[in-house]
Amino acid sequence: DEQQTEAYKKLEVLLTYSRQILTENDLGGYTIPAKGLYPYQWNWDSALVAMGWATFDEARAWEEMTKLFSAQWDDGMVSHIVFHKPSTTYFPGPEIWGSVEKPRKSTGITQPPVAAITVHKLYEQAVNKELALTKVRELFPKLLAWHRWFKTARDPENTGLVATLHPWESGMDNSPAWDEPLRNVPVDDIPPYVRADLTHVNSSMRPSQAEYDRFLTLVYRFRAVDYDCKQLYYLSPFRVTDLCTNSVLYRANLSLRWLAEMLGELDVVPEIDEWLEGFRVAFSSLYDPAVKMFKSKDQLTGKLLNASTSAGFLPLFARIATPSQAQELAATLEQWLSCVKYGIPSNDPNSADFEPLRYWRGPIWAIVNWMITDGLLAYGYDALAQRVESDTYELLGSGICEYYDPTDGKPAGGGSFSWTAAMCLAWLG
Ligand code: 9WN
Repeated sequence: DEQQTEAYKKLEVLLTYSRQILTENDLGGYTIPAKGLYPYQWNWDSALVAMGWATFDEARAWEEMTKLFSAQWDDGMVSHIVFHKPSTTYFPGPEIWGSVEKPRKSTGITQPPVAAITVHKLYEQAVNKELALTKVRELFPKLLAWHRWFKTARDPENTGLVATLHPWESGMDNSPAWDEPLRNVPVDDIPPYVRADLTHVNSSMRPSQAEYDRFLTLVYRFRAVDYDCKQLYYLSPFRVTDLCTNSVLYRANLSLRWLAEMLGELDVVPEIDEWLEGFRVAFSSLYDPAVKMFKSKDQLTGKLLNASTSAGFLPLFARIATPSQAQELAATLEQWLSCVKYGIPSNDPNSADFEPLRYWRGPIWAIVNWMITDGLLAYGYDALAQRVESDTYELLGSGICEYYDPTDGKPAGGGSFSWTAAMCLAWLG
């Protein structure tokens, strides 16, 4: 009927627009997150964006992954940014990450490892299975090397969970969860710098200057040891157990295991099983039953971090929450949703530091909504998943941007944003 035709037309417009955004942000085998604001290839953005490409150009989706891994370090790490081509619109660029004489092609820190999840998904959904198999064969050893790097470089004490050494590695840079640990990071006498982000986005929506001073102090300290991963774990004044990284890595290890079996690489399966078991044992220590939420942890003080953030729901995406934890998380999420017009806010809307327009301290991110919805469905919370999905659809209908205000749905941050477009294609389409 008429209403349905209208709805269908609206969706078609949105999908066409999303494909256009990816095409326009394609700089040749890799997709920048947004023009001006983020002019390079970002790690987890690319993995999520590849899911979007796969809906209309499988070969291009695989290329995104190949390009990301082309910058893999000898020790297995995959950087959080790859600087394929020069740009002047982002700070800190390659000259800060490298040395003045020899700028680096990539940064010395990582990001949540979504890639194996993408490769698994791309393979399963591939129409061109021959190409998919070739690509999986090419990417599998690289994924394995990256996951092994997480284990050795970021869990040298074999706790079962991996460490995150920089807020940028968490992908949720100014999350209120990092307020406490960042307070213990001193500000060194670093060279003066000019932030480029503030020329693109209003400062009220971005991390603070105090945070940037610490972000850069960490970069300079890491650079002083040439990002030697054996030293970084011990010398970093910021070392946390991030819920996002650990949830994504657990889920990525499930995917890696699946890929290993599919390829007949059975000798690595026990190694992956050991990692998975380590996660399961240790993850329960991150649950705070008093507030029915998972919490990140400061590894340097041993304390669970107070903030409740949307990362606390990601153990659902991982499938690592127990059924009773999942039930409590669903109740917490319902309570959050009753406080805002649209879900899911990145920070607890009941908390004093909730800022609906400041980056990871309140706004809604489509990629996080997708991950949590995927988790809710896996645990059988279909109605709640439906609520988040229809909220997301409504938000994206008002513009494909970086994030949204949960109180009124206003689009904010960077415009024509790649991973938001990708979620539209891979999830809502
Ligand atoms: C630093 C690209 C990236 C995302 C992160 C998001 C933001 C960068 C920045 O943009 O971080 O990596 O300069 O703010 O926090 O999740 O990958 O979209």
